[in-house]
Amino acid sequence: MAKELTFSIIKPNAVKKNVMGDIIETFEKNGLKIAAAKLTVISKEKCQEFYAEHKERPFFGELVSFMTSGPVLLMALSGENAVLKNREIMGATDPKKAAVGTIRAIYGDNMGENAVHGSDSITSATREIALFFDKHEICND
Ligand code: 3AN
Repeated sequence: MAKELTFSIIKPNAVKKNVMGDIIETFEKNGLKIAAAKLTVISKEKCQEFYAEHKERPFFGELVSFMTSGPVLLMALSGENAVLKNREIMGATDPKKAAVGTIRAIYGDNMGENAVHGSDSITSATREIALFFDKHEICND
């Protein structure tokens, strides 16, 4: 299986809970490696661009306002089958439906404040990483 990159965000509610370390440890224990990382507050404009595919959804405004409400940790993660592996580690979008032991089951509060984002495909990962990182910032050895 080929090594690939995925894009991850530790969302504002998880940063506030001071559990970035626990979440990163979960990634690392599952074979994902941090290839780039940035702790930052995303601008409203950038966030709207990031979630453009959801702009007609009723929760779009709420989602953008939550995601820009405080610091987030943006990461590119590398590893074998990284996109799918990250989705498994995160668990279902709704923390109430996420499998026991997954990041969203442990740290998620609700559908929006579900602790982490992870790309849903290699195409999305490429787009999302390019939105937040320059090529030279990716340490993918
Ligand atoms: P995932 O992040 O698991 O791929 P999507 O693509 O269905 O889930 O949702 C995109 C984003 O929209 C997620 N970050 C999620 O937190 C948020 N979201 C999805 N459904 C709702 C909802 N009903 N209310 C608030 N936010 C939602």
